[in-house]
Amino acid sequence: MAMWEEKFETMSADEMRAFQLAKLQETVAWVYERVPFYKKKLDEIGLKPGDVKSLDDLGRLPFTVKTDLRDNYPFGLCAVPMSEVVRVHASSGTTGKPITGPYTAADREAWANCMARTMTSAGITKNDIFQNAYGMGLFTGGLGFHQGAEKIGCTVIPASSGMTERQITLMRDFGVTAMGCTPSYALTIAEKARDLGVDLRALPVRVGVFGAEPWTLEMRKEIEERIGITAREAYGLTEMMGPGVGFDCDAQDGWLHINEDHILPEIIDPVTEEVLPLGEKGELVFTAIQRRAMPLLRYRTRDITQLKREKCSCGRTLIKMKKVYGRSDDMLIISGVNVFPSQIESLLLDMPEVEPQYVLIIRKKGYLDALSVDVEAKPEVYDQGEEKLREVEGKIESRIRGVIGIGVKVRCVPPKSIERSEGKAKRVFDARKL
Ligand code: DLL
Repeated sequence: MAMWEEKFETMSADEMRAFQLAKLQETVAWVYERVPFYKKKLDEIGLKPGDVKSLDDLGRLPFTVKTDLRDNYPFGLCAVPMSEVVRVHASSGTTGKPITGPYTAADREAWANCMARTMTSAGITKNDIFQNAYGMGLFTGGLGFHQGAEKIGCTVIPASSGMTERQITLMRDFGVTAMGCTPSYALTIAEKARDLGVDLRALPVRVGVFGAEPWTLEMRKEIEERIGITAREAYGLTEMMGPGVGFDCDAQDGWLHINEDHILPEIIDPVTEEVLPLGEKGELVFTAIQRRAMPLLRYRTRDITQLKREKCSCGRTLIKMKKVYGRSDDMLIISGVNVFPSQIESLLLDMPEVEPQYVLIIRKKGYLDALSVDVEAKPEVYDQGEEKLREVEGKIESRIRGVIGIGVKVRCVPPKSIERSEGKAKRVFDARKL
């Protein structure tokens, strides 16, 4: 099984811990001396960089949260002068100012290597023709994958997202063998190809690396079948580098390796902020130990997952995180039951009568929250008329009640009536906020 940086990807636990400690110590000293925000935070708790003596001291460091980034927008947390910054990415987020991600030349190089690890793990080599349909620009997806693919030596097609018909023409005419985009855009591409009468399964494309939004294993299967590829996964966030933080491997078991020689993970209880033992589910917290432009200490991602350490069948020793099924911000509380949109996605994708195109709408119903689900009926089902649609709706409602334990209103909507995604799909609409 091919690896990009085998030394780090298969390091023994002892070696890795020693390496991480050295990098953590360097990083704490780096930000203490250069970032007034961290100097103040560390002074407040009386912690000097020299006090970090073991990895257990990580838990003594202060957290960094999203609002700290907004309060110090754009470059207040930067640890180097702008003359050392070679690039800035940003994520728009849903509200307020964007989150910025500055890189030194060394940061950018490290990121390219993390991306090369991700893509090599998916079996991509210099012999591949890689179509990059992640958005190019401030979003880290486009240039992140671009650099990784160039590092490996692939033939890169920097298509960016959008202009879906052209994506299909490129795939066919250029003999594309590997692709990358968000999972929801992969579905959009597959659907467009079908409409155009192009059978993607008959093309040379054999693997895709998808990420940037939650997607279930059922969605992965759907994408694999529709495009005729193996669907692999990338995870990451602008605040840490972008994609390249986590990636899956040949085990394809719904767990992703974390590049823990660059990014130290912890899981905390989001309410008490206590560090949870390995294996427990909670909020993922990251410390960047090799970045120099803007290394963040104990950054609260709001992504909910769990960690495990095992010698993976792929040969890597890198710690694993479970596939992220949702952010704490996306969790819905319906009649007192915690629900992630992905749980509903799993059930919908099991239903042969509907397309994997849906939106969830939350409304206020008296004092309670009510959830309704709009899902597209397959054309042949829609054509059977009202009675059939009511039957399918009833079937889905009782499935959701049976499995998740909540009552929802399901509506089968006409084919193609839900907006298609070219990047991160928006699937939850909160009408309580209108
Ligand atoms: O989405 C980086 C990225 C680009 C990852 C391309 C993978 C592929 P942001 O725009 O800053 O960065 O959004 C980060 O997206 O905290 C997660 O909530 C979510 N996310 C990213 N990858 C996954 C994934 C990029 N594989 C936020 N599964 C993160 C679930 C993901 N959620």
